[in-house]
This record gives sequence, C-alpha cells and structure tokens, in this order.
Amino acid sequence: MLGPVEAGLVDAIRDRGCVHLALIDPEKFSHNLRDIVADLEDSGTHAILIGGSTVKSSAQLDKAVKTIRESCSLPTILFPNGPVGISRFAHAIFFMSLLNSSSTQYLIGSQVEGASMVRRFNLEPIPLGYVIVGKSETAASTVGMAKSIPFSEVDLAANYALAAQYLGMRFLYLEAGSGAERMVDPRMVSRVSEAVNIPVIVGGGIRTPDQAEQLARAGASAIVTGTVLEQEGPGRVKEILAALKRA
Ligand code: 1GP
Repeated sequence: MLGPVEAGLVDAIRDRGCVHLALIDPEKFSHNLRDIVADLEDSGTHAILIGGSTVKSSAQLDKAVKTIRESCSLPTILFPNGPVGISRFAHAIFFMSLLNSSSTQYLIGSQVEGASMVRRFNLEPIPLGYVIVGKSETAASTVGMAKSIPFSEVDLAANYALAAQYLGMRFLYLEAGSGAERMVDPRMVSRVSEAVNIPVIVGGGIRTPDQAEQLARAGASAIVTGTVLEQEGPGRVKEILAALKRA
C-alpha cells in the first residue's frame, strides 16, 4: 500500500495532470522562508522538496524542515544528496538512485548508509529513479559523477526510464541540473512519458510559465522549480502554476 504522501501525489497528478513541486535548498534559503512557503501553499504548489547537491549540515537542514512544517501544511519530501540530506522532521523522502552515475556511491552506496535512518525516523520512502540529462557542468552532474545523457538522446533516456520502472521505482525524475541554462527538451519528456507508466518528474532550468506549459503538454506529471523561486519569488511560481492549469 502506498504511504500518504505518495498517494496524495499520485491523486493530485491524476486530478490535475501536472503538479508543481517547489525545491527549497536549505543552503540558499535562510530568511523569508516562512512567508515563501505560505505563499506557495496559497498558490497551489503540491509539495515542498527539501535538499540540494551540496547540503553539508544536518542541523541547517533540520532547521529548514522545521520552519517549513510550522509555516504551511504542504507535504515535505526530502530530496537528498546522501545520508546528510535526511531529516527526521520531514514527512517523506524520495529514496532515489542516480541511475546514470559512474559511482556506486550514488547508485546504491548512500542508500545503504541511509536506509536505517529512514526507518528509524519513520520517513515515508518514495522509490525514484533519477537521471541527469544535458550539460555536464551542473552541480548535480558533477557531484553525482553522472554520465549525462545529451538532450537529443531521447531513446536512451526512455530506456533508463523503462529500466527504472522494471526495477520497481515508482517515479522517474529527468534532471537538467539546478540553474541549468536549458531545461529538459520537451521531446525527451514526451518520449519518456510514452515509454513508461510511472509519473515523470522534470526539473532544472525551468523559469517561465511557457516552459512549464510545454513540459506539461509533453507529458510531465510534475515539474520542479528551485532557482526561479530563489531569484524571483513566489509571484513567478504563481504564474507557472497558472500555466500548468492551462496545459
Ligand atoms: C534541481 O531540478 C531542480 O534539482 C530545480 O532546478 O533550480 O533550475 O529550478 P532549478
């Protein structure tokens, strides 16, 4: 049986087609966090992802998760870079493997190290296949030692997605990297979402309502934005949510 956060996410995708997930990197957001997440909740964001490729301090992470929980009633889902990205205060965790990493650490090592913490903290694990595409200079790609998939290699991305599904992962995340110049190509999203029957989450480099609409029309079940929230605030996210509704 699915846990409550995953069930809520699946229901929202079924009802709305494509949902918005806001990414809060605790290293980048310190002040205004309360107002930001309250605004996101008002705007219709489905859940808050918390994490980042370079999170180093569990104390800073715990503080951010607690602040978010106190300021809104949205589900909080950890988006960890390793065991340091696990907080006892969140509702759930994307229990993920970076499928195109060349390092066993990101494929299975960190997961083995973190699994008992997930159980001890009673976090809801949501199994997810994570695939990095596009330019290899982003933090996610560098830190994760990814053999990045070029934007044009849509069939290769679809094969990764299918492998994730066959391995029992219940979500597939196509990641262009935080702050990427280009988002994932909608043609790749379209090919991948046709190939699998698990929801496809897309993130990295999404800044405008038009981009969000293109991805939703291509078949994305969720889009993730982080940088645009840091740089332009929840107002822009509201426009992105309106675009998702249109799509
Ligand atoms: C990063 O996909 C997320 O993991 C969000 O990327 O910061 O570019 O929105 P942005």
